[in-house]
Parts: sequence; structure tokens; C-alpha cells
Amino acid sequence: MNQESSLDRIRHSIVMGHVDENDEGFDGTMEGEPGTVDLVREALDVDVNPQEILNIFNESMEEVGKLFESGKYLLPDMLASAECVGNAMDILEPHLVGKQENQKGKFLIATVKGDLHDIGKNIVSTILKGAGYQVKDLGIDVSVNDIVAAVKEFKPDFLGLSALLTTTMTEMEAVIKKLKEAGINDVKVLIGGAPTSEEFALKIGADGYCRDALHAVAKLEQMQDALSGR
Ligand code: B12
Repeated sequence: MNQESSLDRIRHSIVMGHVDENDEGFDGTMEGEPGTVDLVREALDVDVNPQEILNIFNESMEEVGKLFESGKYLLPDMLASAECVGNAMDILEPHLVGKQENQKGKFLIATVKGDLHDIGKNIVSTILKGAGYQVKDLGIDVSVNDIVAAVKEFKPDFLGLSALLTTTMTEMEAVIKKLKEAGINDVKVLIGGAPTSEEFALKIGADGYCRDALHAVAKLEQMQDALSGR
């Protein structure tokens, strides 16, 4: 099978919420067919580039978002697709991480309070681990106080905040405010997630916005170069 059709099958399987051969998928017809986890394993076995597989995860979830927005998919359908990506990430992660030879710095990451979306945050964690950062992940729905307490304890160089909802992105500003109140000025705050933007980052006083995980790697390099005066 060529790389393109292998990626197309993964995309279809995620959009249909078909995790493995035991479930029936969105239209109830897919039981017995290889699911997302099987297809990802197969693709890795024939040396499909793990980064290409990751791109397909992003594209598929974008498609799922559109289906939800149009009313064709309901919440459980969106959740089934999320489960596909979550399970497939466990298989893909070792192929993305590689050897951590350089410790480039400490990165603390969390999805903010009220927000349960974690696929993007998990991808950022994986990619940054692969790029040589020591990553601590606080999970989802994390309160301002818990984030600030973790910053005090873990003393990261960078704090990453993720929000996927317009109603929760405001929590990011609250975190930055609380850090300032606590006198913590030496952690650089990076934000990400679909409703956020460069403009929003500027508005709330974050040090940077990243549209995706690879952009985060580039942004961190830039920040470190600036810090060391290179
Ligand atoms: C999957 C999903 C869910 C799943 C989440 C499961 C999970 N484990 O994450 C479930 C079913 C739980 C869910 C629930 C809801 N969802 Co939802 N969901 C999605 C969906 C389809 C995909 C999100 C995703 O995983 N994308 C793929 C990843 C890879 O992309 P990403 O998250 O953007 O992350 C990348 C970048 O943004 C960036 N990034 C992200 N975070 C960070 C952080 C840092 C530090 C950096 C550097 C970079 C970075 O890098 C990532 C990797 O490249 C989106 C649609 C969309 N287009 O986003 C809707 C979407 C976000 N959901 C939406 C809604 C409305 C909801 C609900 C309110 C629905 C409801 N009626 O209950 C609930 C809210 C629950 C809650 N309190 O959080 C809306 C949000 C609308 C809005 N403007 O606020 C969207 C946009 C769908 C839509 N089009 O209407 N959802």
C-alpha cells in the first residue's frame, strides 16, 4: 500500500470514530475492519513518516470539528474520534520522541480550567519531549491556583497553556495576572489552541502564541537564542 492511501485510511477511520476492529464506527458498519490503532501500526511498519501521521491526526480532527459545527456529528461522535487519536498517539509517541540527549529546558503545560480538550496539548508535550525539553504535563481543567503552585514547585523555563474554547481562553489571562502577583517574572508563557492568536497573546501579556507543535519548537529556539544573546 502506498503512503497516501495508508494516510487516507487513517483519516477516514478517525473521522468515523473507529478506534479498533471491535467497534462499529459512526455508521455502525465497521466492526471487524482494522481501526485507527491498527492502521497506525500498519503505517509505521511500512515506514510511513510519523510526522505525516501526526499531520493526518490534526486534519482529521479539523474535519470532525466541521461536522460537529454543521450539526452532522453530536458530542459522542466527536468523543469517539478523540478516542481514536488518543489511543493512536500512544502508539505514535515513541516514534516521535526519539532520544533525549539535550536537556534544553523545563516546560510545564496545562489545559486551563473548564476545558477538557487535551489532544493538542498532548501532541505539543510529545513533540517538545522529542525536541529535548523536560516536559511536565498537569493535564486538563487545571485551575489558576494549581498552575501557579506547579510553577513555584517545578520552576519551569516555559509555561504552556492550552484552551480550545472561547469561554476558557480568558483563564490564560488570569494565570498570567496571578504569576505577576506572585512575583514570578522568570517563566516565559506560551499559549495555543484554536481560538487563541498572536493578537490575543499580546493582549493578555503572554510571551508567545503558537499555531501548532512544530511552531512551538521553533518559537522556543528563538526565545532561547534571544535569552543567550545569539
Ligand atoms: C475533539 C473535540 C472535543 C472532545 C475533546 C476530547 C479530548 N480528549 O480532547 C470533546 C468531545 C470532549 C469535546 C467537548 C466539547 N467541545 Co470540542 N472539539 C473537539 C474538536 C473536534 C477537535 C479538537 C482537537 O483535538 N483538535 C486537534 C488538535 C491536534 O488541535 P488543537 O487542539 O488545536 O492543538 C494544536 C494547536 O492548537 C496547538 N496548541 C494547542 N494547545 C497548545 C498549547 C501550547 C502551549 C502550544 C504551544 C500550542 C498549542 O498545537 C496543537 C498541536 O498541533 C474541536 C474542533 C476544532 N477544529 O478544534 C471541537 C471544538 C473545540 N469543541 C467545541 C465545543 C463547543 C465543545 C463543547 C462545549 C461541546 C458541548 N456542547 O458540550 C464541549 C466542551 C467540553 C469542555 N468543557 O472542554 C467547539 C468550540 C467552539 C468555541 N469557539 O468555543 C469546537 C471548535 C467545535 C466546533 N467547531 O464547534 N470537544
